[in-house]
Amino acid sequence: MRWHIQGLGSLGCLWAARFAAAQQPVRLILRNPAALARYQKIGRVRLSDANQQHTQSYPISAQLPTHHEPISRLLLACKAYDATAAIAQVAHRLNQDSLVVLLQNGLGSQQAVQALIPNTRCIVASSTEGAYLTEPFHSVFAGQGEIWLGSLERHPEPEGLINNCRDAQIPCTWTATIETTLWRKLAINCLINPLTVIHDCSNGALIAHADLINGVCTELHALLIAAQHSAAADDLQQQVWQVINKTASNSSSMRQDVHNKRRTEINYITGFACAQSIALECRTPALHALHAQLQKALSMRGLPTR
Ligand code: NAD
Ligand code: KPL
Repeated sequence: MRWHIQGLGSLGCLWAARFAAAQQPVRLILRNPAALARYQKIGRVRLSDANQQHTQSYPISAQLPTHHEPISRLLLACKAYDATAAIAQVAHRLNQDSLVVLLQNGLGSQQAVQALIPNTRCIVASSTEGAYLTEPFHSVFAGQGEIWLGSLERHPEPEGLINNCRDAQIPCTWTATIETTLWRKLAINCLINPLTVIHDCSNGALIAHADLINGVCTELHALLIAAQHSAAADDLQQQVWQVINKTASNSSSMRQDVHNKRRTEINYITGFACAQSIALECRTPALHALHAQLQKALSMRGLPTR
């Protein structure tokens, strides 16, 4: 089965390289002629290990979204805020037998993408793998992790998908409760990411803000229950502190985006949680205050606030 990969940043290149290494057919989709020309000048995706001691090159074919080839399996590996525009570019190439794997962080973009392509099955992913680009189309696999795949519409596991990924050394596991996984990660990201931006600190330094974290955590706990994801609420506070301790020396992804002067995924993290709290009439004043403080911190750095 041929994979098309749209979004050739850190994770898109990581997945593309692994499919190519396993000799599975793969095509890259670059967003416009200029991006395609930039790729064709280099002509390959590169993948290095964490120490950058070993680098492999994969000369993978690339094409434009307007290409005529039908898409049976698509990995959409762009940021959450680019997802709907990206899928709109290839929607005409998808059909009812296509599968689209959505690799975006947070929540909200997945539902928006599915609404744009109602006749195509979307699989959502929650990934804890870490990768970054050293230069265009050169990804460094910085952290082993796991990838949970599931269906927001509770469809059964698509035949062959997990084996296909595992054959390419992509550590995927199917879960019937992906929404719980995504909501729990969302709650953890709502607590850690904004504060690391506001205080410009590592995850571990958040211990100095324990009271605030525990207060917002209580609100998120109530929100998860209101959203009927009580399994995601179980032991939330303990989970949050476990993640903070385990990733103490890390810079959160949002803080990294800010340091790199890149737009953040705020709208799909605290933005989504605040919108849900309003829709579900579940009061979360401390969460709203944290979101507003984050917006202020982004605005002061000249970055979009949504
Ligand atoms: P990235 O910014 O490195 O790459 C995204 C790529 O998508 C960019 O190259 C961009 O040009 C491209 N793109 C945007 N719109 C496009 C379009 N219309 N057509 C084609 N390409 C388009 O992002 P990333 O780090 O690979 O992350 C992807 C998602 O995975 C994000 O939501 C991120 O939060 C999440 N995530 C990343 C990591 C990580 O370690 N990098 C880990 C877990 C989750
Ligand atoms: O997922 C993360 C992120 O940085 O986005 C956490 C868990 C906060 C680890 O840094």
